[in-house]
Amino acid sequence: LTAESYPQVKRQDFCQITPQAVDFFKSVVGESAVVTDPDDLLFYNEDQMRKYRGQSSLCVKPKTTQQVSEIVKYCHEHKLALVPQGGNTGLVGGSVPVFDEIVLSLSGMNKIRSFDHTSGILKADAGLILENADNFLAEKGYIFPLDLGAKGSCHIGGNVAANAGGLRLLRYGSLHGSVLGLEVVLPDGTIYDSMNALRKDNTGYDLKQLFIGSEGTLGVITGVSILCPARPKAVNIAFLGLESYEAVQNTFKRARSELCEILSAFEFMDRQSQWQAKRFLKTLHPLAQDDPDVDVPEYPFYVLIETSGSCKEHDDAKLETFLESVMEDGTVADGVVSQDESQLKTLWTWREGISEASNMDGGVYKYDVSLPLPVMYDLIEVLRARLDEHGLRSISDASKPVVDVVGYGHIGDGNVHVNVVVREYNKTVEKCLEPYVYQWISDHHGSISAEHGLGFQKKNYIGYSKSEVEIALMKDIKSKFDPQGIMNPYKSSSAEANGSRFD
Ligand code: FAD
Ligand code: 2HG
Ligand code: ZN
Repeated sequence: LTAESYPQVKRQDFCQITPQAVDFFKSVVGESAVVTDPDDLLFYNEDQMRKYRGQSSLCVKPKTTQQVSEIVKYCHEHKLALVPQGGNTGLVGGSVPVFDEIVLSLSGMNKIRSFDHTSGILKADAGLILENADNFLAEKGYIFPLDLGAKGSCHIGGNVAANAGGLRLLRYGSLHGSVLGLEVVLPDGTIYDSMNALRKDNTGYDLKQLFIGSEGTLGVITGVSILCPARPKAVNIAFLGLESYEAVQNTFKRARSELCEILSAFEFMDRQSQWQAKRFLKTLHPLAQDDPDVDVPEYPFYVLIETSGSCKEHDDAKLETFLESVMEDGTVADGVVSQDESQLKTLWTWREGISEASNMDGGVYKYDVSLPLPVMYDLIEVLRARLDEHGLRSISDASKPVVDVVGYGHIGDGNVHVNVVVREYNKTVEKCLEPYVYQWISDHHGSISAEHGLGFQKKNYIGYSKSEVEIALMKDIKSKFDPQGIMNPYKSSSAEANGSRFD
């Protein structure tokens, strides 16, 4: 790949990496923590959707905050641009370089620093993998207040930088509430430290909040201090089939009132998403009733309801009463309830697997949207109709670029994921979708990014969700923290032109 990968984006006036710079970084982190081999660099240059690819010739993997500080200070003094990278599971092209920015990978910083058994406060390096954090906590009777499909690869620092929402936000709230402190290396190398982890501290502005969701544009998060809840002792899952979107909304309303304090997740999926997952997982659908001839049952919608509590008998009884009532009055058409731990995992797979399944045909355009519940599914129907009008969609006709539009997500949080599954990335499809989709979301008072962030994909569309006053304030904050713009350039709203490498 050449600089022509993003012809409409201009490389900013940063300096080039010199042999002296590489030697300096080696002297800080050691030779083995500096990656320069082009084959090895591909992992750091390319995002996991294989949609965005930069051309960095250097990835540095520090092991301590002090090392991060020395690296960033050097970049600041020599005007070298860099991209902080966690597990590289982000879905908006924010975690990879655009041109030749240095990749600063946090993967070498993965230690637990401390855990307080009484308060449940965990302090850890930013590069700790989310699943490892949760496994550690499980042994202590606690749970990480965030869960998502990429847990085996993403870092807790990456989660904070992205302000990831995930599958447990309904129960545990956003990271803006559970993160108690951060350690961040600022763009000039200064170390900001608020790891003291007080639950209450009203001495001035709550600065750590600025870094939560800053997508690597304000500094490198090196440490996270987070409040972890007690691990629920009883967990149940019901996987249900429903006849209409209205029934989905009614079931949600009923679940909130009748399952109340034990409701821990309420996820929804349309039939198209299940069909996509079925082709990917190649196993029997949970509602296929052991009949291998059933592909995906005919229900247009499915929901996954999770309950978590401290008393199994109580939760079982409550869930049973709820399910009886919603099935008797016809709100829910069909369903299964997990019987054991392994079934619990299998049921989650049909929800968590959709994201990856959507990328199995050659490409995917992902829109991660907040919308008022009543109009949420309209967006998917509107997009299907629009693609049909333009003759672009067919499940069976391989000459059409779009396979289908699938809808699923955290309906309990007012967040839908729209995945336009394509056989290959295609400018005609992209132009048909964008900016139309963003305008539609804005017209319906939603947000163009509920949880994945702006990244490289959406930074130029921020105006569909934020006012000029808000954008101006963000630009001021960015230039205050990072006057040279070296920290994850081309990603913040102050950056120029949008682009994908398939232009
Ligand atoms: P990366 O992808 O490496 O980086 C993400 C952004 O944060 C980039 O802008 C990067 O520059 C910055 N960054 C990373 N680490 C640091 C750091 N230490 N300091 C400063 N900046 C940093 N997201 C959700 O919100 N909810 C979901 O349910 C969800 N499910 C997913 C399921 C799958 C299968 C996949 C592939 C992704 C999913 N995501 C989800 C998207 C993604 O946001 C999360 O996977 C995760 O939060 C990203 O963490 P990461 O360590 O991989 O960060
Ligand atoms: C999910 O909820 C993730 O599964 C990924 O946020 C969504 O891939 C997507 O669009
Ligand atoms: Zn999600």
